[in-house]
Amino acid sequence: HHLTHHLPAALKGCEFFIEYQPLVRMGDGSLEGAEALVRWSHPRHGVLGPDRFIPLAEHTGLIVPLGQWVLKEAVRQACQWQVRGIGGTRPLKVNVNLSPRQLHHPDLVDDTVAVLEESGLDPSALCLEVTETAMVSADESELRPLRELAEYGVGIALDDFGTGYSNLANLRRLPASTLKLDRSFTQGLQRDPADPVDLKIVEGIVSLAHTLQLSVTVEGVETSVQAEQLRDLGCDSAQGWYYARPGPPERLPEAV
Ligand code: G
Ligand code: G
Ligand code: MN
Ligand code: NA
Repeated sequence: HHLTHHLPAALKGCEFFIEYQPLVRMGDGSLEGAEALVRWSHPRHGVLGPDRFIPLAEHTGLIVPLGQWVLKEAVRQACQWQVRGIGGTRPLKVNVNLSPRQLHHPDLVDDTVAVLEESGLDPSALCLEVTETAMVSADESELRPLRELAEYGVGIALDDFGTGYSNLANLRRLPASTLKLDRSFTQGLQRDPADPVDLKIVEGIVSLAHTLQLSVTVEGVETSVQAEQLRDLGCDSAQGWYYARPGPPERLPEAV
């Protein structure tokens, strides 16, 4: 693939940038933080989304330095927000996605701790998102780095939850603090009245998550009807176009 060959030069040439999508607390509608979403400003093809190049970077291993850059940049941004007092008394969090290849890299813990210490950001202001599929297929030795980061204070989110095949009883052995409910569930609540079975399924997942002391973030909220239903079902926070689309970091303060 021709894009693959240009990835290293693109990283060197600073062609990547990050957009941030707000995370909103459902209880009071306040801004909790934002998810960092990487884009490639390609000189000929324009702005490319992560679906176009993350799999390629994952395949070649460039995801490790690229992911390191995203982490550093997102942490720097979170410090900026805190300095400016955005988010009020509760410091804003930043969520960063981790690919399986990064999860398996021997330097993950050391590199992450180094970035945090260098920046001075409190570890609890960082949340690493790992897909349910990646986390569930990880064995104990592969989970250890995430456990160490969790003990250091970093949040760990199970991303795209509900699309993988978790043995639900297995959830308790995962070092996660948040469950991100995949947007396919949110879409199931689109109809008015919502499908009662869809409602029950989400209710069950939220209840299980809370029993395991996981907070629940819902993805893909596009309408006020969905937002209201998901809040009533006990979801803790939300993300989606109803609140804001991903955008440049300057736009975050006015997002909510
Ligand atoms: O909103 P968007 O189309 O940008 O996101 C598409 C997918 O790309 C999401 O599933 C997200 O997890 C992934 N993604 C976005 N940014 C990053 C990143 O920095 N690293 C990794 N590994 N995945 C990312
Ligand atoms: O990590 P993750 O796969 O969740 O990345 C978020 C992806 O979901 C990005 O591609 C982002 O643009 C997309 N997204 C964010 N909010 C919404 C939404 O409300 N509706 C839809 N359809 N997609 C969304
Ligand atoms: Mn994500
Ligand atoms: Na997701």
